[in-house]
Amino acid sequence: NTASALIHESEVVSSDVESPLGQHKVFLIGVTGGTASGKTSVCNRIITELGDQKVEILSQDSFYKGLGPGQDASEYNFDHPDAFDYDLFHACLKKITQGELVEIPMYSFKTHSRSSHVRRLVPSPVVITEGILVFYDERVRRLLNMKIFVDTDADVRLLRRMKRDIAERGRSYESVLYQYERFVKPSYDEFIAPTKKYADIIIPKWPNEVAVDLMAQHIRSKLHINDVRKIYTSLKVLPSNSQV
Ligand code: UZR
Ligand code: MG
Repeated sequence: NTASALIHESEVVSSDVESPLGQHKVFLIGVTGGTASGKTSVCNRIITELGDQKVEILSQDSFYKGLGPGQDASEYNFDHPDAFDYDLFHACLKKITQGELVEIPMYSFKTHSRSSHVRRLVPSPVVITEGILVFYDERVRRLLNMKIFVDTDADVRLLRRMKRDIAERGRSYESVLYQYERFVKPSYDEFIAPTKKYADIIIPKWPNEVAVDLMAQHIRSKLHINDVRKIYTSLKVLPSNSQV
């Protein structure tokens, strides 16, 4: 019958045409950089620029393993790759690229542990994952369609970190400095800075309107091609429809 013939034809056409996103159903963006480099702000600007386009953000913080029994938060290196559960991070991102619903752990900076609750995320066409060590794991890197490194100077980051941790995280000036010298800076130099080489885009300063334009244009072009393909698919169906 005509209806099933139509469906059949559109299926054949769409599987024949390669998706501009590859096998991915979701355009997955990675945003990384040192502490307080402006990662969250970059994500928010991308979202604003994309207007009506729905965008989900997934923070790598959700994948902190948390403190083990008897471990002291002030002596724990939260800036080391070992502090993150990369198996779970990779598994969740992989599901997201396939458009599947995922359960994201919820991490508390207060208790330095995972809560018993999870957050359910339904992937939108654009998903951004942000964090200090998003480019560290090769399996994760391979899932990213666009990699952005926010390369803000270390003195600017330390000042911002100081303000933020005192205002929002209830830390003292001394404890922020201690942690910065002991863990944050050495780990940046050893693990985070070397991942800059994997970036498609390095943002040398922030705010940066040119970078915002370029990123938004690229993302829109990928989504637009996807829409054109859908139109093409439905057009190919039209002739057989008109013969009815
Ligand atoms: P951003 N961090 C905490 O302060 N407490 C935690 O329980 C987990 C992480 C910090 C971590 C890192 N360092 O430098 C920072 N410490 O969160 C990364 N100490 O977050 O990229 O937003 O600065
Ligand atoms: Mg952050």
